[in-house]
Amino acid sequence: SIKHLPLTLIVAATPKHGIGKNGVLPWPMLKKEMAYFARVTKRVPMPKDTGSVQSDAWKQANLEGMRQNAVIMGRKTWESIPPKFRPLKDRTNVVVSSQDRTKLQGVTDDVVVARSIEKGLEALGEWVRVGKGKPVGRAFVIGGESIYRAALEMQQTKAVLLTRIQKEYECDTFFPDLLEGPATAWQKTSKAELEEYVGEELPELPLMEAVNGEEISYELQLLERP
Ligand code: FOL
Repeated sequence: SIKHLPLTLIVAATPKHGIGKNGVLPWPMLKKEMAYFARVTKRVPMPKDTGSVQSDAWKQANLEGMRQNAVIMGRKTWESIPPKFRPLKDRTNVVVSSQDRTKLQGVTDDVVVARSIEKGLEALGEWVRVGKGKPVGRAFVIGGESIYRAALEMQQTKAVLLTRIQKEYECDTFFPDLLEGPATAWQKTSKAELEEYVGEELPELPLMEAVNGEEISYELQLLERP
């Protein structure tokens, strides 16, 4: 059931785990990195081919755009997305807020609003059940700090798609520390496993992007826990 849907965190962070500054991303716009975020959060995975009729039917449903991934975010992350890109297209947007939906900026009737991630998943299930939304493919948690923290405490959070920005920027919002150190259960996978997970081939790492004549490099990683 949807309540137990695996959750994937997707995040870009500096070496000190900074993720935000003054309500937006701390670094200048990294076009290709943002394009990676958009592609990966939109792509609905195809199940392994078992040669079964059921699998073929599933595949067909996918090709017809029957499924759509969900992006789950906190209210501040919702507000940080430029209005022209909000709700994030081709994804079911779920906004977590203690405020009533009428008080949230730019929330259209195709956006699910809930008071917690768990309630968001329940509301998403209901949304699909009553035919307002497409069946859910993957569910991504896209931030910010408090939502990442809550998601990391959930058993169903098994994967983190982490972009390690190699340069430090001043930040006032951080990704929880839990990922590193000898005691952590989180393990970086191989590049092949990352490619399998995101469904695309990736160039050799680190990636580089020129912004205002400055080269910013970053590494794409997949972390998993048992
Ligand atoms: N994860 C990664 N890897 N990179 C990020 O930049 C990132 N950002 C957030 C969460 N996880 C991330 C939250 N912040 C948009 C803006 C801010 C944002 C997330 C998304 C946004 O406007 N996205 C559009 C693409 C816009 C464009 O093409 O310029 C989208 O359709 O996804």
